[in-house]
Amino acid sequence: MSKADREFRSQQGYRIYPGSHLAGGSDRSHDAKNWVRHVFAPPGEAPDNSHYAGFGDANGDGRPDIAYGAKGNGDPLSGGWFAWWEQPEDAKAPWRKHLLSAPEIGASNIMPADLNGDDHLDWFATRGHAYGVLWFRGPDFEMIKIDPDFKNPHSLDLADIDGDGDIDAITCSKDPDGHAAWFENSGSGTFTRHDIATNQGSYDTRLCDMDKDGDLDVLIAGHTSRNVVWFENPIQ
Ligand SMILES: [Ca+2]
Ligand SMILES: [Ca+2]
Ligand SMILES: [Ca+2]
Ligand SMILES: [Ca+2]
Repeated sequence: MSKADREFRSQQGYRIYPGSHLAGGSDRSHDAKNWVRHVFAPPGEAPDNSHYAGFGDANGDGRPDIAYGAKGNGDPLSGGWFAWWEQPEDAKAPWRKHLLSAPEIGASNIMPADLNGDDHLDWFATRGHAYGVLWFRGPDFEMIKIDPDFKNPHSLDLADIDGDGDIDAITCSKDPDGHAAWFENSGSGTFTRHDIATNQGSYDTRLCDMDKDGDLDVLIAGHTSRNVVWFENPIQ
């Protein structure tokens, strides 16, 4: 540790420097036991194996809200939902649940973006344990199907993949003989599917500029295809 680093840490009141003027004070950031648990979805509001969270201001009040997909309870004929929870003025108070769609067998991913450029936030969603890629158009969140037959799209990332200024999406099936595909946004929320790979099964993907050429590539953890790969975006 450098002298400058020691001095910086001392100014932050780290306990390992008892001579600092803040030592023994209120800095408890290293005490994980002091994290406070807040339950924004009370018991009964979030059954059925909720999966991945989306975080964005769904109602435009300046406070970020949270959405989840839940895949269901294993009964092929019931369960599952997409929903978002509205953040109140006091984030520690109960949040209000808004059901987007149910039953939603296999629902897993839901992420926020303005997909049609109308300044209202929308939700892009997938059913990672069943079939289907879809979006909910704000502000009333009407469901719009994109690709109802896409099997087990278990990952989801949103970004401007082709660099034309609108938000696109990418997903990968969790099946070993599945597809990785990106969905090109026309700018108005109409999407065209482009397959990147076959026989590629993954639980998770990341968009990142792997080769530093200025475009977003996709990194895929091949959970079921037993590989770890990245696909280079051809736009650069
Ligand atoms: Ca909000
Ligand atoms: Ca919108
Ligand atoms: Ca785009
Ligand atoms: Ca790149």
